[in-house]
Amino acid sequence: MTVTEILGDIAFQIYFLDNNQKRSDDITVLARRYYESGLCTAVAPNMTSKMHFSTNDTYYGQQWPLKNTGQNGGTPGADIDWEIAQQYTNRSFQPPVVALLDAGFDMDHEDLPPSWAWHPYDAAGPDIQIPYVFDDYPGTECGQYYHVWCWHGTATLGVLKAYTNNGIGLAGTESRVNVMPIKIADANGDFDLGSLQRALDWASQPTGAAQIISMSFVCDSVYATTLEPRFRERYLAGVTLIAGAGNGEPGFSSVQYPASSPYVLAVGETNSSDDTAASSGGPALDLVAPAFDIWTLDQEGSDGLNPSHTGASCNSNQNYACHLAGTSLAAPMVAGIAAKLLLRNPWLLGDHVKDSAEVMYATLRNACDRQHYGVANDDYRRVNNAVGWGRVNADRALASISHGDPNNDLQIDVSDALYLIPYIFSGGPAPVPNICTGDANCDGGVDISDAVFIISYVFSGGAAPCKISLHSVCN
Ligand SMILES: [Ca+2]
Ligand SMILES: [Ca+2]
Ligand SMILES: [Ca+2]
Ligand SMILES: [Ca+2]
Repeated sequence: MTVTEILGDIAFQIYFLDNNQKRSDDITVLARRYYESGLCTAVAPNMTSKMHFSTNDTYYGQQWPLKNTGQNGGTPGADIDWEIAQQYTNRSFQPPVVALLDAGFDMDHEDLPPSWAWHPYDAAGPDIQIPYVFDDYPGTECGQYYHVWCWHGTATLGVLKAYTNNGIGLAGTESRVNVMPIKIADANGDFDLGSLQRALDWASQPTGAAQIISMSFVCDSVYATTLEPRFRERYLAGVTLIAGAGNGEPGFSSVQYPASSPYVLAVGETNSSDDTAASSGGPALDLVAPAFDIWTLDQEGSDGLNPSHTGASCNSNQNYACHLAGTSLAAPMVAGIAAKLLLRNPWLLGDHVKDSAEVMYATLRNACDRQHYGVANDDYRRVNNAVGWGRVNADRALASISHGDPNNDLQIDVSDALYLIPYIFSGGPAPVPNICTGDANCDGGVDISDAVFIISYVFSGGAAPCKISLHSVCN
């Protein structure tokens, strides 16, 4: 194929060699040979690489929330489309900071990246501690005598931050984030208003404040008097606040505080068939995430749930727990998806910071899968009080902020229009990773009008591609 480009009064002949069947080292040699022939001014191989579509983590095959093959009897495909979500290009900025407020954490678990903790903090305070063995991070570490509920923080941490693709254990929903582990509970797993205040203040510190705060606890709603101003202040600062809705125990069937706060995204729980699994519901519920019968990190060795807890003893490796359930595990999964959106586009939240948390919430809600609940995915509305807007989907959320970038290089420019033309007319590669990245004009299809739309945007001040999908091509 030959393309003639006119730049000023200089004409270039650009030749495309179709070398798709060759390995990358072959095309490098070939390019060198063309250059050395003296026939070309420049030769640039168009290098492409195949993404890893799965991981080498030992128990990845068990992680149905990320890729549901029906491995535990559920519905294949009832997952967050994690493998496709991993294929979106990220901007190479400082990863977002996610504050996890939880009981305590096994800080040096084998399946965490080295030096992973960002400004760890013990918000339980010195007054209610008992003696325990300090480890790498005094205060947040479980410690030898300090682990009554430490399994809980270790489990929520694992959902988000398990070290993906390191050859052991599990994959995290987004293991590239900086996690700010904040311990809120004392030795008995109890916490009070003071520890929550200190935790939120720490997560809001001017240097290194968290962009996402994930809360896997419920507390008395009388705390709202004190906590609501703090949530409101964070929300207005553009921070995404996420909390588990509660596990629907008798007397707790409605969404619990802090998930019920108007500033906080309330997350319920689904099983591997996309059915709701005993989580609290009601008008305050925003969405649901897979969190029933799942594998995650456990305190290493004989500490934690495995081997002592029968339900979690399905695995002979005592460093991992399985069959866990609860909205505590749903919240960090949604936090991981929110982090993916910020990794892809740190400016997702736009110039108007005061609306920005709401933009994040709307993006996550609109991208939910709804078909299982009898509502079409492109029917953008809340389904009901049991699932809110539906079950989260990481790929659809990322696709919805990637319209007009079908070549997945983070720029919207003429190369995107040129990418679409062979797809439309001559069977060229489809937009990646999800076809809707090619739907620049958000009319529900990918056709020549999208290439024209991009050219108009790039060269003549035309409208920008939409950010939130409104059409079924993105389903
Ligand atoms: Ca791993
Ligand atoms: Ca253990
Ligand atoms: Ca592009
Ligand atoms: Ca279109």
